[in-house]
Amino acid sequence: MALIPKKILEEYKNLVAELNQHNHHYYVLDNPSVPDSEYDRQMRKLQEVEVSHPDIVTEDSPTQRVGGMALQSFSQITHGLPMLSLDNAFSDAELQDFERKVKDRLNQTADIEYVCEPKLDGAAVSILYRDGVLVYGATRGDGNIGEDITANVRTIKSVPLKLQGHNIPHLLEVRGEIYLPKVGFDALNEAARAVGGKTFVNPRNAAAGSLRQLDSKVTASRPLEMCAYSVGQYQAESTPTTHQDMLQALCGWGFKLNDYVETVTGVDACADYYQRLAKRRNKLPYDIDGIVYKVNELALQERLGFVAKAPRWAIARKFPAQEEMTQLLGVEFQVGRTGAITPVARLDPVFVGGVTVSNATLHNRDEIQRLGVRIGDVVIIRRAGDVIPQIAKVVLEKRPLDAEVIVFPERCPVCQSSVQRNTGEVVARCSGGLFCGAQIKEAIKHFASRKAMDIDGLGDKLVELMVDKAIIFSVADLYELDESRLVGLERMAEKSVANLVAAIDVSKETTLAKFLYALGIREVGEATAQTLANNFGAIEMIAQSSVEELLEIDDIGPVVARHIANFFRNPDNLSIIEALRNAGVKWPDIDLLSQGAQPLKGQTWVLTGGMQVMSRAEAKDALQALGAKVASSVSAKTSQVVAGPGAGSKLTKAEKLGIAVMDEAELMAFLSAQP
Ligand code: I6G
Repeated sequence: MALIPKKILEEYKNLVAELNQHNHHYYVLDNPSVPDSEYDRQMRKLQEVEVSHPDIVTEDSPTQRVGGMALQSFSQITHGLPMLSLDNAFSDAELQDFERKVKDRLNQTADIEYVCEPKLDGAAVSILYRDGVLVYGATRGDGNIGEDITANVRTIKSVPLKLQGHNIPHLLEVRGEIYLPKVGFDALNEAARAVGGKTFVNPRNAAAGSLRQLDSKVTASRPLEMCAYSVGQYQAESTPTTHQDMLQALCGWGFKLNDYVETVTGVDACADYYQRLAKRRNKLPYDIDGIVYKVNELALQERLGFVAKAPRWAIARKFPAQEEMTQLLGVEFQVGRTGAITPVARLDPVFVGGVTVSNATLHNRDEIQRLGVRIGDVVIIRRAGDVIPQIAKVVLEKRPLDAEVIVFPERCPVCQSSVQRNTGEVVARCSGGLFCGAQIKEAIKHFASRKAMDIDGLGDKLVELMVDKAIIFSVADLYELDESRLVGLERMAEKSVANLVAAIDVSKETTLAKFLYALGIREVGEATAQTLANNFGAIEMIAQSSVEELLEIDDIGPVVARHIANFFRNPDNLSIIEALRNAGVKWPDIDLLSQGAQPLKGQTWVLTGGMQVMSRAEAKDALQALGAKVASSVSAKTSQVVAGPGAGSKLTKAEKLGIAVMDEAELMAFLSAQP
């Protein structure tokens, strides 16, 4: 071993300690202590020292987390103390039963203190530290023998490679859950879908799968986290007396704990904790499948002992399952407002995630292929939080002999027009446009919706009935309703008809933005409609704009610009707009006029570079109020560029094109000279 100068050794040790501290702040405390640039600088320095002095590298160096050589197989590790499982309670009554047994065994009537911990849905691990240094990480396995996943565990940044703080035990076996936060899970599955690869059913499988990689570089690429929840083998000078103190000690040694751990007294307080956490469940950034209640006093835990493979001093109160098995009874193809054809799975109803689910989206043709699902298959349905239920997996072992291949229709199931799929789009669409009954219905529902024309009392069911009974054929017909044909429709007495007609009348007074949104132009949501209204002021101005002119508006990209231009080139759409206006639909005409004088009307301005006095948004608002369009790119049509410090290619282009350029001071002077 080459002799390493003392000064370099010192510097190296300091760098390792500091970087480990930064990691702890970032990954365990969620509270970064230094900017990323400083972290990167120190990390580069550490790498330089390690390259120049390869013998210097210590096991706890943050460079040793990145994953090394792939293994051929995992070796086995026998747990020093068995890794137990937990008994479950599925109701408050079962929880009370647990408490009664605890009290009986302890011969105690006084209320008992419990630590309440969210039960994270991941993979259990055991990590052993000797004199503060990580020795191994192992899976639970069968509870007695697990797999040696040390190389993978070392890649997880919230797992300390070396314990920090005081009173480091001679031997410490930490137990906890390794899990994948929801965003990481979604990103992983998105990436798999993009390449037609296999997706994970849920974050738990993704975490377990990530941990069981023979190549630890794969594990290192997954955003896994570890949360400590108890201690197995333990040899130290002093021993805490409660579970809560033990958790505190783990926190001091550098482990991440769950933020919602709470100590309460009595079983009623446990039930209350359950209710509170159940409300938060969907908003948590990770999946939990229940709450674990543990008797807090370690002496009481010892007296209670174990039964079979579970402690008598702890119980898991489960939340309703988010996954269930059921059968796919059929597939229906729904046609949306823009003609998009969505396959919807009809399921044998099943209680999952707290509700009865009988439909699940199958998204598109690619998704059907990726899942390889057939009608009659037994499938796993997942409903996590408020997300639409999904088919997560097909249980191939249960496939019936007569399972039917799903055939994607070549013709629209509603109007029989051909189904088309544009290159580069995953969505297949009916080509029928407003000839298609389904598209008409969806267009009218959208037109009447709250954020659009806001027609009170015109619900989805009524729209469907009115179209089916040929009472209306387009949104314009709403304003020419034959009331006598409405009376007698389901739940439509005279009074309801009169209310509906009155609501339709009220809806005639609208705003340009709402009207544009109500038209249902593809990709034009509320925000884009508002942008169009603010920039153009009048519908004629939008209708006349070319794709290039639309592209000059901030926030309007090529796809949206093309949809807008196509919409206004379609004579059917123009005649519907005209019919609506003739029927009395109106908005404060040319909104820009109401904003005062418009000396910049017809001009396009571009803001580039930094601004010191005004914010860019303020400048944009001020210019729009004077009638200017504010675009994000410079073109021959640009009237004026405002360039601040750091202006780059836009300024160069403006100069090349001979476009007038002013700085912020000149802009301020110009604005203050306006009446
Ligand atoms: O599997 C488990 C998940 C979470 C646990 C557990 C836990 O505490 C939050 N605690 C114990 C004691 C055991 N399993 C055995």
